Amino acid sequence: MHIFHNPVHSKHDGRQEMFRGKLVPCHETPARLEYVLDALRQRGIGALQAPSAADMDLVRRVHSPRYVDFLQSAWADWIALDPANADLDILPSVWPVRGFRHDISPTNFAARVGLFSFDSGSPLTAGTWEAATAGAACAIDAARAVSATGSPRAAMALTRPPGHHAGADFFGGYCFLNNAALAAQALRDAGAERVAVLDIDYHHGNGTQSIFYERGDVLTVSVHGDPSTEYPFFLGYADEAGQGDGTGCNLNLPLAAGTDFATWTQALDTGIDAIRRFKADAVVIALGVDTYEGDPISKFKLQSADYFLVGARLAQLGLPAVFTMEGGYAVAEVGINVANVLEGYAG
Ligand code: Q9C
Ligand code: ZN
Repeated sequence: MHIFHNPVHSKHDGRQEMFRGKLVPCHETPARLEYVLDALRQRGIGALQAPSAADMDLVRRVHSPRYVDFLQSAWADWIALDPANADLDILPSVWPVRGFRHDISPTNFAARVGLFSFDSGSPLTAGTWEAATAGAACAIDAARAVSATGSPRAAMALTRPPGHHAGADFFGGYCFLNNAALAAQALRDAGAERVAVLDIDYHHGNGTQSIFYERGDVLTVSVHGDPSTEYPFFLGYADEAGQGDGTGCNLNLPLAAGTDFATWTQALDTGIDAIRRFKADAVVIALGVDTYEGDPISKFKLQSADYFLVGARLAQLGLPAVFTMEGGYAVAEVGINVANVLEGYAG
């Protein structure tokens, strides 16, 4: 497996996120990825390589150009407000909801941050743009690697910040650019007629779903915590099936908090069946290991050994595959669990 790792991931290093009226330390930390890199090196899994420069034309097709421009200049705009802001991260605090005309990009910086985001848990930092664009490059390179003639059957974008909560024009859920969506579009561009995204992070992949919701060429499947109690709350229900050309091309498999591996695996198999019926030519696996029983912010009960079986099941799809790295916050175990998936996948 070719593993494109983000050499500048640690430049995205948020200080605090808002939780229950308090600022608390970020869960999504650079250490997460270092544990994965260590585990892969120790176990000799994959060939690690750095990505090339990101294809910004592709990024601007998956995301709206004005959102990309916003992200690129956000830190400079923040410092321009007050040089002392360099010691603080950007956290949204105001949002347009039902009834507001949220198609106008305001001049006011705080208002613009709100227009392009959906929570106050995702600090935008000095290095977010550099880290996120290098991550996008990992996803695009991984897709192109599995598309090339004589190519590996699978590749991974080993990066952070994660991506699956980021929509065409918004950040949130620790995500800024949607790496899985970028990989799916890159697979399409390289000739795959039908692409599936299988999201097995604990949280619903709302960004990916919304990007492809009206498209019939990309099937989005997500197995996740029931949004009536779990983040991101406002999307991810079982009745969301796609719209227009995309009708029938979105499958949500919400599961109650507390779900164990046996029940989770049944949902995974339902998702895998849907991908087979869709006759996908390639698959993107949005891999979060926050389904782990020890995850501090999630409530499924998967154990480390279960991840070998997850990898083996995914391999049974028999499709060219791109893995993207999403959530997982039991920091030390993130490495073990990701390595177990990849080892199980390799067989
Ligand atoms: N105090 C991903 O796994 N809210 N994002 C958590 C915890 C946000 C998770 C609140 C969770 C986002 C990629
Ligand atoms: Zn997650």
